[in-house]
Amino acid sequence: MLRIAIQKSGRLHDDSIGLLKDAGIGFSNGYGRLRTESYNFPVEIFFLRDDDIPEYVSDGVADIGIVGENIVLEKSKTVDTVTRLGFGKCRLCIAVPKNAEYNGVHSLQNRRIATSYPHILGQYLAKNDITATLHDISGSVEIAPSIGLADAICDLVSSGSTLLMNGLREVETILKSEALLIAAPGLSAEKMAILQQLTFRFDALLLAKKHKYILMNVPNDQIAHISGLLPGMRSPTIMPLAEAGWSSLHTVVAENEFWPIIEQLKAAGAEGILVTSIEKMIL
Ligand code: PRT
Ligand code: ZN
Repeated sequence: MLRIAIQKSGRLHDDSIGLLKDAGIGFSNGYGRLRTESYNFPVEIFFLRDDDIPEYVSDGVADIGIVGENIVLEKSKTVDTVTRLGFGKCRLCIAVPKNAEYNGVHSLQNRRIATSYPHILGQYLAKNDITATLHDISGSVEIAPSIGLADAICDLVSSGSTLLMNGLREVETILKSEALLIAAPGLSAEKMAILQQLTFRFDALLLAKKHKYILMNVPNDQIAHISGLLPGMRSPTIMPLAEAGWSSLHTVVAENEFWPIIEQLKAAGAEGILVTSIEKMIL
């Protein structure tokens, strides 16, 4: 049995539950439950505050966990990163009041900075030879400058609207973060085997998210040329259409590779191009 810690409620909760369910792990997550066992896969799920997850994993109370990289680095516990999960994306930034003078990180010298990330910020300032007074506060960091507590803040940003609403502007990015799958070092062989099964499924889901399945009708005399334009998995599948002289071409491309070649595909005579999502992908 592998014990996995995920966030009880909050920004990572739904995606963590979604990932497990998409990986075929069935469990009931009734409201208010703090732990639950899967009925079809050897895992037990603990629902915890995200801040506690690195410690639970490093102490071996949970074997693995899903938590933001920002929390893993801030807590600085001994855990292994197994996979980057691609959700919960945000950045840890330094922001100052929008009209404040700022000419680079040295502008923070001897300033007061409010943050919930004193460890990561302290390391960043030390690396840049900056001495500043850190105010460690656990929430609503963005109001610290307007109430006179600090000259700058260091906090997570995703859309940037909270900064904007509080009259702040982003001046430095310290960390780009996303949810990580972490594991306790030194798992038993039995637990490692379950973890490998789990990461195999996660990898299939993550890879699928980054790719698209594309289908198009192509004139037969253009098949070789169009196939050459496509960066696909192996080689495209070609099937004859009912109409003579035409074929249907199917392939898989990385999402970011599709738009740059669309004009070339059309110029080569491709028609009826369909792009669909892939649910799971195993190479
Ligand atoms: O109760 P618990 O302690 O478990 O949850 P929490 O309230 O501490 O954390 P939660 O649920 O807010 O965030 C969980 C994780 O989501 C974080 O540790 C990050 O890894 C990730 N994440 C992604 C974010 C954001 N985006 C984010 N935007 N965490 C927080 N924010 C906050 C930020 O602190 C700021 O107040 O959102 C505000 C800014 O958002 P924008 O969109 O206005 O820029
Ligand atoms: Zn938290």
